[in-house]
Amino acid sequence: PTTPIKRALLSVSDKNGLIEFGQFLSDQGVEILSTGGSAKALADAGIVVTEVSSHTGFPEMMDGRVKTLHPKIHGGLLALRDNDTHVKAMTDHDIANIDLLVVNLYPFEETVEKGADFDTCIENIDIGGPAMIRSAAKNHKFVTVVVEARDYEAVKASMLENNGATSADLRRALAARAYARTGSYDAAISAWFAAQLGDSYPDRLNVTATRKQTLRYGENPHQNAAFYVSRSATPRPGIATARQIQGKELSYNNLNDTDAAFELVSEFDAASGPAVAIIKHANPCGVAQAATMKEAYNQALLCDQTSAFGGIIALNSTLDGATAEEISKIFTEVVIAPDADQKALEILAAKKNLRLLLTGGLADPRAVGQTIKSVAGGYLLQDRDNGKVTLDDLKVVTERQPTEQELKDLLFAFTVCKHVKSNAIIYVKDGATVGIGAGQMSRVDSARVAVRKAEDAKEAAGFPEVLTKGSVVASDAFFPFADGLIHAAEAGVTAVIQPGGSMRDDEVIAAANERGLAMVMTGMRHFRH
Ligand code: 93A
Repeated sequence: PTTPIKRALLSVSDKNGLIEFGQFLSDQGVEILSTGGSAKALADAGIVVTEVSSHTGFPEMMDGRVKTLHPKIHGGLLALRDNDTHVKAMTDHDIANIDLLVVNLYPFEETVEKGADFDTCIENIDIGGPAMIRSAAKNHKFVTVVVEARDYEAVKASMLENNGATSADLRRALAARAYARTGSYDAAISAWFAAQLGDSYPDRLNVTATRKQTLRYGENPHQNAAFYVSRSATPRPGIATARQIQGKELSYNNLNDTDAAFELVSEFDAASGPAVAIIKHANPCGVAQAATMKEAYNQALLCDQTSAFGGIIALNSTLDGATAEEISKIFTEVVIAPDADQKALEILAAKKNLRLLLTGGLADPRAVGQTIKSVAGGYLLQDRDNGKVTLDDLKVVTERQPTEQELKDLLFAFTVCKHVKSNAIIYVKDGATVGIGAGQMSRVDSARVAVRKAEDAKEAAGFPEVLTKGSVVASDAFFPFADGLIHAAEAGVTAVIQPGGSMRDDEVIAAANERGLAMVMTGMRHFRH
């Protein structure tokens, strides 16, 4: 029941594709109304346009703050074409139908991201644009609304198919998209405003993200799922921006695990050596930093070869051929790295099912930001854990001081802890994990699991002895009792790192002293649930 588009209003900040689309409309015999800058661009390209100001008989004023806020515009967008009273009002007040609205908004988000000052950001709050978008979308029964240049093609195609009209389905889809845009626009403004007031946790939460990918399913096949990414002009390297070089689409679990892997490996500065993390079910089953990438990979793998099968591998520097050769020996789901050299690309190309993601850099573990978790009926927000314990933060609490090598391994172990589900107990020797206990409900159980894994690794790799002998151990939170520490001592550790702060710290310190262990406290906890 729709009639062909006869009149369109074009008012865009992003002028990409404007001329081409305007030319198409003009060729279709559509009358074009347009605002200052857009009208000029169209006219310069030889397209006949009518300025909105001459259409309304009212000038653009107040530096453009008022240009389209006029009953001739909103009446033309909102009038129901099949309603006699509306039609009469149009005749009485000389209001003409506007059948197509093309608007994209003042670039508020980009202006904020560029670090513009307060007044510039305020000036970039579009008022007339969202008002027109909302009017047109409300009246989608008759009016077509476009808020992004990428939809020009769809409108073109529909008009060509329907003798100059658009299909009702397209108008509905575009209306939904239009309200998503005005909603996200206002969300961005309110978030910026709250931040200006120094309030990172305002009393209303608006999250804006764009669907990047519809996923085959969620954590399980009976759950639908999709991946949404936040809008950012300066995206940071990571799962949302990585370039997939080969392999089939990532699944929900792959995305989650690959994120965990890359965030973990990014903790290790490439300048102090290549590092590798192997992840299963969002927990590492091996992490190592060594002189070469291949060595780091092999050491990470030896920590728990059984679990590493079908795992996700993250690297902190360029994947080389020698490492790619090793990686291709067992089944791996995903490899993520800042880059890969030609040799590595060739070797992995032969593994059709392996997905390779390149990020162009490392994530910044110190970056500020927030994490969101959903609970029944709501969301939990918190600052992301960007804490990083350094040598200066450590307090030695035992009679024995840790050696230099122990200190290096202690810091390495505590950094890994941050990325392991609690309760986390991590054994490390010479820059490589040798036992990882994750996600147990009691700390002593995590300590036991880690040692059992080290025993399994000894069997699997044929080591002469269990690698926890002469290793160091990290705990993500304090030892509530001495039992966890005693268990670690029996497994052969020589040094311990933990936050401290338990009511029974004295008992735990005494147990360490009795066994000749060195222990340091960090004062910082790394729970992860
Ligand atoms: O300052 S406004 O909020 N006042 C208005 O009445 C108005 N009408 C359209 N900004 C307004 N616009 C916006 O101007 C559009 O949303 C578009 O982003 C921009 C196009 O301006 P020009 O055609 O002059 O480049």
